[in-house]
Amino acid sequence: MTRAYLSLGCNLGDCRRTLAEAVRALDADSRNRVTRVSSLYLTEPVGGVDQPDFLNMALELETELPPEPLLQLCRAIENGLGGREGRRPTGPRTIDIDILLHGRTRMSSDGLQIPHPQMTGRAFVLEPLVEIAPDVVIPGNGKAKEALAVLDDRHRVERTGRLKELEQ
Ligand code: PH2
Ligand code: MG
Ligand code: MG
Repeated sequence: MTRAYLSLGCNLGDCRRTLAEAVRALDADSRNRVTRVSSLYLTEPVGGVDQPDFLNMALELETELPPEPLLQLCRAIENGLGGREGRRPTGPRTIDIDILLHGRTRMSSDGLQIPHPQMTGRAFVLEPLVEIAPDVVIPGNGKAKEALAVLDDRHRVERTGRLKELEQ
């Protein structure tokens, strides 16, 4: 079993519902168990065109899946929740699921880099991650809370409750 951390984002449609469904779908796979879920954060878009604020969150996963199969699962869940078609890398989307960390893995292949190459520069990624795992080590970069302490990203990030759908 490996402990992995994912970042989720949405800024089109019913984002609370879509994020809740994404979390449920990740946990529903028999090779995964979602062990921690951050609060939701309303965040100013980074890059791209004029677009709505995002809802972002992070989660912790105990997984039997190696990085590539986990990425394929994330893509399949994204597709099932509104698709990735026609979207630009920094444009609006119904759901984006990014692998931040996968144990102590450091890798770079065609479609996948771990740790996520932009994670240490983005408050919308680090704030939710530090909420659930302040001491997790970002290989090559120290602890998550240390990366947040030296972060220079002025984009607005505002905590806005939790996914009620997951409680009970
Ligand atoms: N995702 C992006 C680009 N910009 N900005 C915010 N606030 N949240 C995101 O999830 C996000 C972004 C590309 O994946
Ligand atoms: Mg992304
Ligand atoms: Mg992505």
